[in-house]
Order: sequence, then C-alpha cells, then structure tokens
Amino acid sequence: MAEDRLKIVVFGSFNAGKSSFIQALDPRSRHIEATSNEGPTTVAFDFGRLQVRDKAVYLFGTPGQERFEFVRQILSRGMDGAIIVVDATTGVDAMTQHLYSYLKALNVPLVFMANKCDCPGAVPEAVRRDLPGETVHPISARNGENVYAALDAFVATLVAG
Ligand SMILES: Nc1nc2c(ncn2[C@@H]2O[C@H](COP(=O)(O)OP(=O)(O)OP(=O)(O)O)[C@@H](O)[C@H]2O)c(=O)[nH]1
Ligand SMILES: [Mg+2]
Repeated sequence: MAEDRLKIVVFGSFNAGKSSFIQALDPRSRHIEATSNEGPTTVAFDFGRLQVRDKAVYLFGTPGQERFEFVRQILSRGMDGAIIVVDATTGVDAMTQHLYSYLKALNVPLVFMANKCDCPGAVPEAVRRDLPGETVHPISARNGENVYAALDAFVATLVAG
C-alpha cells in the first residue's frame, strides 16, 4: 500500500466502549458528546490520531445509538478498515450483527475488539464463538490492556493486504 495514511472507523453498539478505545490509543483525541440518562454518549464522532508502524492512523469513532445511522454512513466514506467494538460483558447483540452485515456488504477489512475484559463478567470466548471466522481481540479500553497490540495487528493485515 503506497498510502502512508490509514482511515480506520470504529463501530459498535451503544456503550460498547468505542470512545474509550480511541481515548486509550490517543489521549489527545477529541470527542463530541451529549449527556443522556446513562451518561455521556457520542452524538457526532470521536477523532484520534496515532502512528502505527510507518502509517499515520486516523481513527473515527461513530455514535452507537441507532438513530445516528446517517452519521455512520458519512464517516464510512473512504475508510481503509473497520473495527467493531463489542462489550464482552453483554456479548454480540442485534446492533453488532447489523453493523457486521453492513460492513461485510461494503467488503472492507474488519476486526472485532471484545472490550471490558477487565470486568469479571466479561466472556470474550462467547464473543468469538458468535463470530465464526472473524478475528476477535480481547481488550480493556479502561486499563489499556492489549489495545495498542490489537490495533497494531490489524494495521499489519491492512499493510500486507
Ligand atoms: N470496565 C470497563 N468499562 C469500560 C471499558 N470501556 C468503556 N467502559 C465504560 O463503558 C461506558 C461507555 O464507554 P464509551 O467509551 O462512552 O462507549 P461508546 O461506545 O463510545 O458509547 P456511545 O458513543 O454512547 O455509543 C463508560 O462508562 C466507560 O467508562 C472497559 O474496558 N472496561
Ligand atoms: Mg462514544
């Protein structure tokens, strides 16, 4: 790949940890949020930037709430890869499945992050079982565990492909 920049878009259900994932990778990332009953939620997007291997990686986080489908479509344009963050304490839900089919139809390189693995109730094996044939990295966006290594592994597949 001649391009030295990569656009990677982060998808996932409401509350899965997309904004936290980007925050863990780029502490200077920017987030546009509103406060709902359950706390801050992304209404526009998150933006983070970091260097991985010899690539400048631009991370765009999408809102998880269903009504922001149009925002997800705008942010999807021109992406080189997609990440779906799954809350490993609640597992693969209908929204995750919807995002999965949407991205499969676009034929974009895709990887899953099973997040919240610091929680005792997290079952990353169940996430993996529900997504046969897909790569699932267990991570904790809260304590940063495996977050960079997982992104690095995904970037390696994009560069190789
Ligand atoms: N224990 C734990 N909590 C997490 C982790 N990642 C995120 N959270 C918590 O989960 C909640 C949602 O995190 P966000 O990063 O805002 O999730 P989001 O996917 O961006 O949410 P929306 O933008 O509203 O869809 C927050 O209370 C986070 O602190 C994690 O790895 N472990
Ligand atoms: Mg968010």
